[in-house]
Amino acid sequence: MVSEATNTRKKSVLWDWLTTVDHKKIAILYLIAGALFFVKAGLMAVLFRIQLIAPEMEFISGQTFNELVTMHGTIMLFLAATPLIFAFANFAVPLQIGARDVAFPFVNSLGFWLFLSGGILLSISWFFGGAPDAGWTSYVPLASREFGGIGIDFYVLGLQISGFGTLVSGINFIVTIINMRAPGMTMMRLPLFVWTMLITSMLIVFAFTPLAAGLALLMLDRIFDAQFFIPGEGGNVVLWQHIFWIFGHPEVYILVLPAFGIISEVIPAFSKKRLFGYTSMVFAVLIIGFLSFMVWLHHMFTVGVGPIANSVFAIATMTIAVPTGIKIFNWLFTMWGGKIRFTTAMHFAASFVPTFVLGGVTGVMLAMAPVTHLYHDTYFVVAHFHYIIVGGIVLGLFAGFFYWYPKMFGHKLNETLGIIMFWLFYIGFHLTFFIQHILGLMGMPRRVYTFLEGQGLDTMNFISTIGAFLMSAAIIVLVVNIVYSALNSERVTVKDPWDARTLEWATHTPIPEYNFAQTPQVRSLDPVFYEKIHGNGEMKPVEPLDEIHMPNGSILPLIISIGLFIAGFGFISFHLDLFISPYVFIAVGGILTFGAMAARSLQNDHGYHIDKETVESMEKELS
Ligand code: HEM
Ligand SMILES: [Cu+2]
Repeated sequence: MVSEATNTRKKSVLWDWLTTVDHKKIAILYLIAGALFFVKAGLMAVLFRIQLIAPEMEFISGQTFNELVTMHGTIMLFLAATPLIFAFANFAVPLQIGARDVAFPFVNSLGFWLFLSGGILLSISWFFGGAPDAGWTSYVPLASREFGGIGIDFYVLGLQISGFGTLVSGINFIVTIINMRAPGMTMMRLPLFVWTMLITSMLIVFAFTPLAAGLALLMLDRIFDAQFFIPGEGGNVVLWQHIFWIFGHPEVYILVLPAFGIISEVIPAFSKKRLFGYTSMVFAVLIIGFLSFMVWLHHMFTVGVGPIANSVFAIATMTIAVPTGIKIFNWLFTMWGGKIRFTTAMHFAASFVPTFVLGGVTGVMLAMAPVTHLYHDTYFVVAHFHYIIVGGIVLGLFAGFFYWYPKMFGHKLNETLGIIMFWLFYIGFHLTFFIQHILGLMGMPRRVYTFLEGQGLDTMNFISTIGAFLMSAAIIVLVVNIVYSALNSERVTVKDPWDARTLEWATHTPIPEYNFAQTPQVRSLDPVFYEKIHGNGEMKPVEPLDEIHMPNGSILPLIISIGLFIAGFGFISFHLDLFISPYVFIAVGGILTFGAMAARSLQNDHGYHIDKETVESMEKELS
């Protein structure tokens, strides 16, 4: 099929990373970028928690507070949690299904660079008149040209570009999972993490498209004086809320389903038991994915859409508790009677369960439409969603980090430091957020930058901020751990350092660029574990050892992304008063983007081959 394969030249390290289309390297790029944004948004939270440590503090101004809260939420969701999930998905999904790469390696790298350039566009808003300040939801009219600062233009275009990257990556995962599975890897043998990534990717397709439409309309309002959302001129602000939450609610599940997936990999691996109720887990994920689109109105109960709509959406919301409950019990039953190893990954996975339950319980409370008038826009809501987001997603990400780290980097992380980090984070998390439930019930509103003395809010706010310090300390311990382990840990040379169950543990460590020299035959759920019991411990190949066809790297995804960055900046600069006309930016950006796209279309790139002898010698060296 492939006639004129080219051989790759020796490349410099930098060039290699800028042009890579290898899913394992893209995973590491996502991991680094996502981690940096995570730290940045975390520091922002610490700053505004210092502002709230005592009544009537004057540590930062109200305006800065609004900017920090908005950037904190926006970055955490779009530029930290999403890419961190993509890091693990990029790393694990192709390996877990026995593939050599994703379906569209070029698009995969495009997805990463679009995410990064959108994220950087959002971040430079601080230097051009201020960051977005209308909350991560950018409700209009707060986000209109009249009331919102220039930062919101950066929000609109930054999210548009990075959202496009998320969208193409989602499509890529769907095609990969449907099309690239090794023989025998039927849908009902997919590891749960792969299932959750499949459903998540579908949610991305159906949720990020309305977001793109909404952002486009908001851009027209803000930059070209349209009036979709301007009530005085015939527009409708509630329309924005509908569009936003039709995206925004599924977004939470886009993040939490993969966390469910990670937990469903880690708990069986460290309980020495098959995942309890695999089939019910799969259907629970499907049902949650479907229902996540039917409940967006629970974010708008106080808007006044009427009792019938409120009731329907309240009931639909509470229904999600059923499949979620099934999952919780399946995790508990998996641990029940298992031979549990309390590794750091297992600490995070097991502690996920109770925190997530608590977030679920307050979610059902918030779903009661009449009662929500009490909680709406109070710290109770902040507490609720951080139990989901931090107590769910972030704990899941940490579990995945400690679990897959040896496969990604060739050595384990230090377990003692890992457990110290776990306890610091877990205690800090509860100190910060548990108490916010009570603050909320006492009436402390969300998104206010200070509070008065003598209202009974002082002590609890103080404790909450101390908790944030403890979480920061945990992150410092993690960084220490990474450095310490890189210097001191023994290299992992075995394929399966955890005695785990799924296919990624059937590859060598470090993983050769082609993943599997020979595509494996899958004979069961948990294929690696199955071969340990029923076979000789090695996966059986379905093909003879032969030359392997691989895709070439390309600089074009980076150029396309830089082009969109420049054009996006051009649209924003209509309101910036720069020396250079916006049209210059738009033209230059457009030429770069469309030029690179044209180059890609005209290019005749067949990839390259790794010949049989090279594969043989690499395999020998690694085993
Ligand atoms: C270091 C730990 C964290 C702390 C101390 C923290 C603290 C806070 C606080 C106090 C608020 C509410 C501010 C207000 O309404 O006045 C907030 C908002 C928010 N946080 Fe966090 N947070 C943390 C981690 C995270 C993580 C990991 C995520 C997501 C992955 C996240 C997502 C959000 C979102 C979406 C908002 C809403 C922003 C808005 O209303 O515009 N947070 N955070
Ligand atoms: Cu929701």
